[in-house]
Amino acid sequence: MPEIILIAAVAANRAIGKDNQLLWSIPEDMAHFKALTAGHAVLMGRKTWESLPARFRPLPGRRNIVISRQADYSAPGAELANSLASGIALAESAEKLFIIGGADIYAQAMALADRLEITEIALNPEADAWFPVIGDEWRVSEKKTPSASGETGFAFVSYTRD
Ligand code: FOL
Repeated sequence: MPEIILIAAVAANRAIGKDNQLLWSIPEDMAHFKALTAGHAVLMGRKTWESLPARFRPLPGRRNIVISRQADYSAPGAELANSLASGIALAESAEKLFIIGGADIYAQAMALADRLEITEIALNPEADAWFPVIGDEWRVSEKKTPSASGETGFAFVSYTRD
């Protein structure tokens, strides 16, 4: 089984998105997302797939797996699965599987994750999609605050559990 890693950018109020879009544009965070996921499998819900910019769909250099209950859903360049469990099963031979959202998928996948890679964003925006509460079984294993954290303060925080 692959190592299962949830990756997300999460505001102080746990907001992750609104109207099927991210709430900020932080190039350093996108570069971080790209560097961590490069060469690995990424799994996402159908709405996150549809939210990707057309030129980055499928996310290049990664195996893209999309979850949809629609039997006739089409996601060119991605592999389809009809549940989180079958999506994870598709990635059986992968070394690392990054779960990249959105809210519904994070909520289901939290219980299965080995690691969380969270970019904490120092904002409290209006939102309609939220990251789940990170329970106290999770420990911060690493925290990096890039010096070029810029106008929007952010930090890269890794969580693990036993
Ligand atoms: N995790 C983190 N840390 N930040 C995010 O913004 C994020 N976003 C998603 C999932 N996990 C995340 C879902 N949304 C792209 C766009 C939206 C998106 C995920 C990825 C995207 O276009 N990625 C391109 C890079 C684009 C660029 O360089 O500007 C890629 O190749 O990864």
